[in-house]
Amino acid sequence: MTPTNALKIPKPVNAEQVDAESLDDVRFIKDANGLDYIEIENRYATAKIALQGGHIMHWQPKHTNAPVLWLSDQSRYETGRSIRGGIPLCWPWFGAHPTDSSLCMHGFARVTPFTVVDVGQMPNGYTRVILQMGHTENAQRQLSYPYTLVLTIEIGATLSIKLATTNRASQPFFMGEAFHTYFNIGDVEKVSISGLEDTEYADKLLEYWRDKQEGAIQFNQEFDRVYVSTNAPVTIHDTVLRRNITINKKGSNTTVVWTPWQKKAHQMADMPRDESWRNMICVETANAMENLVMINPGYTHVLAVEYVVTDV
Ligand code: TA6
Repeated sequence: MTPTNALKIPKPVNAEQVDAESLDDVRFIKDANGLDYIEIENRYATAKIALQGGHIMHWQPKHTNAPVLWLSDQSRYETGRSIRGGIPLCWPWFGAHPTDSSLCMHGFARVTPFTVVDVGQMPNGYTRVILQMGHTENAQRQLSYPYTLVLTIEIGATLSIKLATTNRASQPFFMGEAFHTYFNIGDVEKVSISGLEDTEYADKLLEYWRDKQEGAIQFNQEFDRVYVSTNAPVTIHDTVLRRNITINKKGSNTTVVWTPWQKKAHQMADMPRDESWRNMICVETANAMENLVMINPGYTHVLAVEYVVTDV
């Protein structure tokens, strides 16, 4: 693990303490369930973030004709429940907990409140939001280890996200993680994904059977593969919405690709009952399976991704 300086984290502020007037592109709102959100509009894009889970729900650059992130119309917006769609965080494990099946899938970060550390306009006109995950009883019960988790989001014509984990303990910290991103597409049978050719994967639908990806990925049934030991950029080619979405990453050696297809989608309470499962594909920037991350005491690991949309 190359040494990195531990992040100097400024004291978290609450949304109310940020002078919203000084940021005419940023609004802090609370819904009827008492959940907090940040809505952003700048000259490049619109976005929306739920403070619970540091969950980016919406991002649409102004140059493209549809949101880039898919959001289920059956999603629940409740304390302690993950939003179906957008970019759920998987942390500090990916998938099932390695030893305790009673703990929730994909870890607890996605249902834990984050506080606003800073919101501001960058010199290039993008909006930068810095959030820090709080320490709740639920989180403490699942992970008593001392850590700091900071999410930095830069919103503009591209979307950049960094998840920084700092080990505050005196012994190494092992973890899994992911940006479990739901991309909005025209039709899952009319997209292809390039960048994972010849990459080894574990197929979750075949009891993690290992094989190598042959050619670009296309879909005609449920698909759930964990591509390992790859730091390659990946592109979603959408012939219906006539755009490519490129996913550039750093600090990630795993890419997960998932579509539930109709049967699985209709079995999930917060997925639509109609055919709109066709309008999503998950391409997840992760560290999982043999790519778990070890962080030495006092060090910081950063999972970083950038989404670039090109209209074709
Ligand atoms: O990343 C793919 C996956 O692990 C699938 O196996 C499916 O479980 C999906 O995540 C959704 O998980 P969730 O816990 O968000 O319903």
